[in-house]
Formats: sequence, structure tokens, C-alpha cells
Amino acid sequence: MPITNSSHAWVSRGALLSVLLTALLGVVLTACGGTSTPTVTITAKEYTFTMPDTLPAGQVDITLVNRGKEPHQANIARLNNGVTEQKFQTTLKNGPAAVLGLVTLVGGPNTVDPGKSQEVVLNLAQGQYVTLCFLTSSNGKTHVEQGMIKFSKVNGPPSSNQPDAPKSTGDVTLKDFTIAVPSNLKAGAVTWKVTNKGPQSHEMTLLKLASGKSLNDVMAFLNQSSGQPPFADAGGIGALAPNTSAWVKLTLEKGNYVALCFVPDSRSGKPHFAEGMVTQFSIK
Ligand SMILES: [Cu+2]
Repeated sequence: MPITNSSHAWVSRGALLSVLLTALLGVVLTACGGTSTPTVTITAKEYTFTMPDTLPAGQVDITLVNRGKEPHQANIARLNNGVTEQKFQTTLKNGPAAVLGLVTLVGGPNTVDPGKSQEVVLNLAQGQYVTLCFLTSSNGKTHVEQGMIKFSKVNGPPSSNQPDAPKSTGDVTLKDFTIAVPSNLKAGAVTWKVTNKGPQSHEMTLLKLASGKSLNDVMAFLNQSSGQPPFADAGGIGALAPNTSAWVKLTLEKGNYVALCFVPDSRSGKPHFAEGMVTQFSIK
């Protein structure tokens, strides 16, 4: 009898332990963010975006892959409530600056050269979205005009069980009109949290300087836009509405970089970099 009792008691404790461990494991998984971030791939070429008609709500990891012959970007924006696709299209005929008031810019992968890609992590609220490439071809036409505009939607609110935010290795702060990137950078993979402290929308375009070229060469090129660019497009994150954040994942190589913002000033019409939103940094 004592043996049976003992044996029974052991089984009993074991069962209890198992229940406790299962419960504990559940808590640990939830604390670690049991859900993973959904991924979306946008493929760009002349002059289309290939991407899903429906994007996930909440945190989403988006990669732009440039399969074209020219540089491309994917600015992503939510149409403000009451703005229809038709209204957006009509207004866009007056240029990119004209549509800024119709949308809330949520970031997106910024300009990369052919064969390259750029990954960002964004938070998407329910609504109608549009993805745009504002770059200009050598024929003087913008990529948007030539077809790089794609409407998609986010159905429903994000699920309450959201994945953890990406682990940031540095902060980028965008303001009217400054851009601050992390200091003491080394070559390798980084995840930067980019925050727009407004009041205007801002982006971070990254350019990698060709050897022997300086920020002055970049400015001279941007003012006349002829000849070979003194840089390679190195990605970054598209424009973000004021008081919002998103994450950009980069693999930094040794060399000199310029970070700048091309968004037009809502008052002067000048690009923000011409008003001070440009900075140079180097990777050792
Ligand atoms: Cu700006």
C-alpha cells in the first residue's frame, strides 16, 4: 500500500508539474512576442510595382527589390479619410508636392540601385494605401507618370497580439530641417529606428559617395543633375508623417555616406536638403 500510495503521489506531482510547466511556457512565449512580423516583397522595374493588393494590418516587414535598370523607391502612404483613388490621381497631375496634404506618409523602402534591395518595418493602420516612385528618368518624366503607382488596402484593425518592435541599434531623428544619424558607426548590419519630430513629413535617403567625392560634389550634382552621379543610391526610408516612427535595416559598408531629405517644403517648395536637411557620415 505505501508503495502504491507513493507511486500514485509521484504521478500526481508529475502531472501537476507538467501543467505548471505548460502554463509557464505559455507565459514565456507570450512575453517574447509569440507572433512573428508578416513580410511583404515589392518588386520594382520600369515602370511597375509588383506587390500584393492587400497588406497586413499592424507591424509589417517590407522589402523592395529593384529588378529594373534604373534606381527605384517605394514611398508608401495611407490616403486620408475621404480621399478617393480618383481624387488622388487627379491631384497628382500637379506634382508630388500637391498630394502631400491628401495622405499620411508611413515610410517605405527608399531608393536603391538595380539589383539591390531595401528592408523596412512599418506599422499599417486600416485604410487605402498608395505606393509611389517619385524618381525622374533621363527623359524628364517621373516614374509615377510612367506607371509606378499602385493602390492597395489594409483590411481591419491590427490584431491585439502584435509582434515585438524590432530591436533598434540606433536612432535617426528627422526635424524641420535637420537629420541626425547615429555616431561612431562600424561596418555591418544595423536596424535604425527613424522618428519624425516634424512638423512636416520627412524621409531619409542614403547616398554612398564615390571614392574621392564629397558632400559638395553631391550638392553640385543635385543642383544641375547632369553627368555621372558622384554617389550610389544606398536605400534609406521613405517619407514619414510627423510624430511617427518606423525602422530601416541596412548593411553599412566602409566609406562615406550622405543622408538627406528630398521632400518639398510645403511653404517654399524647395527640397528639404536645400534648407539644411542633409548630413555626412563615415563608416570605418
Ligand atoms: Cu524633410
